[in-house]
Amino acid sequence: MQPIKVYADRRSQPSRAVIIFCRVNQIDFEEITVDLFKSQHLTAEFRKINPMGQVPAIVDGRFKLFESPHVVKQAEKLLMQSLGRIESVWLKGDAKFLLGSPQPSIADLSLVCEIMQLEILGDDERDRFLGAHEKILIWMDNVKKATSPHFEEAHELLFQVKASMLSNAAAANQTSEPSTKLKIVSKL
Ligand SMILES: N[C@@H](CCC(=O)N[C@@H](CS)C(=O)NCC(=O)O)C(=O)O
Repeated sequence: MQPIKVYADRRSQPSRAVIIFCRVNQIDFEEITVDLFKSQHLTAEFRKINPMGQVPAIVDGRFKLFESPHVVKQAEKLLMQSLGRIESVWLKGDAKFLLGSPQPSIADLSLVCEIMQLEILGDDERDRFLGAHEKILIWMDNVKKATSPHFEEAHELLFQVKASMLSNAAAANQTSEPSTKLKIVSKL
């Protein structure tokens, strides 16, 4: 049997959720990168797979699926609404995973990949959002451990993007530094 094809860009949170899901469940799949930064999702060729022009998309023989599970959207909405609500409702009590499940579900993967997107903002901003949510941090660590090493592997590109954004920001700060110094000197 031919492996399913997963069209994905690892910068995309639902793409990463689908990749981790396939790996954890030992689903044989071929990953085909659709580079969003190169607008490969907008090509006529890719639109034959997903007319919406979005990743992730899955092709299994003649069957095409281009909406990640409904739970992904549900998780996206939850994240937007409130991290506090996740803690009090979804991680009630001593739950190791969402809804008290003894093992991670698609909901855990979807939501953890959404929250991991905060990494892009840099450590300070990420901590500003997550620092007060110890329960969420412990839960994220549980999902990471349960899906290791696939979790780390699927997030490698995200951390590369983060590093490159931080170094760009540092370079921009350095460029603006002389003008700051000039202002201080002129005040003296
Ligand atoms: N509802 C879709 C959303 C997919 C989605 O928004 N993908 C984004 C990347 S995270 C995308 O391909 N954006 C490109 C675009 O919309 O032009 C799903 O869950 O699969």
